[in-house]
Amino acid sequence: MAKQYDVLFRLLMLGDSGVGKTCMLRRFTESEFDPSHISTIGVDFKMKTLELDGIRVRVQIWDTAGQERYQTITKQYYRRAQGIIFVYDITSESSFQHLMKWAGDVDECAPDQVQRVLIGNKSDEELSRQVTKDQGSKLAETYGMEFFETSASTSSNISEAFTCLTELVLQAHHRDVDNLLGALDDYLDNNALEEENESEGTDVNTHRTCAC
Ligand SMILES: Nc1nc2c(ncn2[C@@H]2O[C@H](COP(=O)(O)OP(=O)(O)O)[C@@H](O)[C@H]2O)c(=O)[nH]1
Ligand SMILES: [Mg+2]
Repeated sequence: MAKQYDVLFRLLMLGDSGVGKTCMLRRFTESEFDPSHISTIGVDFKMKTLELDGIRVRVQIWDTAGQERYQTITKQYYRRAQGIIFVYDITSESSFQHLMKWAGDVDECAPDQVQRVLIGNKSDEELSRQVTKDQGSKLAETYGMEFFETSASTSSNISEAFTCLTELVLQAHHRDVDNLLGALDDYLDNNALEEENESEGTDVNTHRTCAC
């Protein structure tokens, strides 16, 4: 069967428990919002394929599986990620404060090339807001990240935020991707040639068979 995508990237969602990571992921991959808070248990990820600049990019997005409560996300997750989504809840000052810890961990363990975005989720909860948009965008600037305020509940900015990170990862890996696509083109060309040769071969055989 033909491959359904050209490249695969791993993205990782980090942030305190309850900020809305699982809901954001479901909103992005399944266009659904389930308001009940079900703690993510075990290892969980979801996939989605995006088409960017004519390249089919499959993203595997890892949800940090309840371990965020104990802040013991295994370092393997960090090492394998090409992109990281830091999430806080705009109605929770503490979730915003804790970003320093999450960002520090990533600096320690993640590959240098890792791309990052900062998201303040629950933007629909304006009345309960504890973190201003300005504070969010200043922190993002300090870390050199793109910044979005999103709502998994209304779907506001969800797709934009995930797509932005995927684009950044694609740009950061463009050389690898070009090589890969080049290799893919060569492979397809070779296959086409082989097929041509084979079909010529079949013709010859067919003639022979017919001649008998
Ligand atoms: N108002 C509002 N509530 C949200 C939003 N996203 C998540 N929630 C709620 O926040 C709680 C925690 O969400 P969850 O995705 O489980 O958080 P996680 O622990 O970070 O994965 C749930 O009760 C959700 O219904 C949002 O954008 N707006
Ligand atoms: Mg969760």
